[in-house]
This record gives sequence, C-alpha cells and structure tokens, in this order.
Amino acid sequence: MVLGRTIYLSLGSNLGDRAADMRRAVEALGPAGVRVARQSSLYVTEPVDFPAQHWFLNCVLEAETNLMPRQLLHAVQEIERALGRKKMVRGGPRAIDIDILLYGSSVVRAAELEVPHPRMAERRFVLVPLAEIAPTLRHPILHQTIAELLAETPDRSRVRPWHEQSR
Ligand code: PH2
Ligand code: MG
Ligand code: MG
Repeated sequence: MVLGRTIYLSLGSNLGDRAADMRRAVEALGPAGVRVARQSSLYVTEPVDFPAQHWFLNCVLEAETNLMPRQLLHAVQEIERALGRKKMVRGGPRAIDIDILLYGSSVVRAAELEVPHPRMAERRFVLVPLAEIAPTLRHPILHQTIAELLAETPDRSRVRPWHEQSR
C-alpha cells in the first residue's frame, strides 16, 4: 500500500454511552480507509459555544489515509450516520462528532470543508489531547506548534482526564 497522508481527527460525544461510541468510531475508521496510528487519552470537557448541554468526552487521533480530503470527509460522515447521529442543532448534543483537524500540511477552504479546522486554536478540548500526542506539530497557517497554541489560547473551558470509573 502507498504510504498515505498523516491526518489528525477530533472525536467528541455528549450523548448516551459516550466512551462506547468513541470506541465504535475508532473501530469503524480502519475499514473506511483510515489507519489509526495514535490515539490520545479521553478527556471530559466543558461544552463550548452551547453551554446548556452535557459535558463531552473528547479525544484526538493521528492516522494515515490515502483518501483525498473530501473522500475523507464523506467517510467520517458515513461513520457518524452509522453510529446514529441524527439531524441536530449545529453544535448541539450528539452521539459522535468526527472533525478533520489537519490533513498533512494541506489547506482546504471550501463551503463543505475547511482544513485546518478553523476553530481548533480556540478549543482546549482539541488542543489538550492534540498536545498529548503531537506537541511539536506545526499548524500550517498559524506556523505555531500545538504546544504553543495551547499555551496561548484564550479559551478557558475546562478539560480533565477521563477515568473509566467516573462514568
Ligand atoms: N463540539 C462542538 C461544540 N462544542 N464542546 C466540547 N467540549 N467538545 C466538543 O466536541 C464540542 C463542543 C461542535 O462540534
Ligand atoms: Mg465539531
Ligand atoms: Mg463535525
């Protein structure tokens, strides 16, 4: 197999058995053409933008894929659908949300898809797990490392390590 591009995905869930849905999403990626190389810890995170909802579980993944950005988007949307994500309020409660953070050092700016994810530098629920697995990775537009972005982000939302027994 041709060596694919290195990509980073953010996974989030704040409905139902959050840890089980995160696990199912990770397991569904391989058959969809996304080889997961590394996974961060799970974190319990305060909702950002829509505060009147349950706290999330979030993690990030490093993976390799031969899918092009739009094919990758469609693959993750298919997994969201398969895991029971219904039409919902933007930013509202969901069983699973899979967002493309980075696709190599590519920049994609289309209505359907923006990569790097346009809000990743303002989200501790993305930066904390990403700094765990890739602190020296450089943002292709901001040119700062993930550790630097985390140190400088204005976001103050709470992000804590998740412990199995706390569910
Ligand atoms: N996702 C959102 C909006 N707010 N907050 C947290 N803590 N975690 C998320 O994954 C999240 C969010 C939109 O997708
Ligand atoms: Mg999202
Ligand atoms: Mg999404």
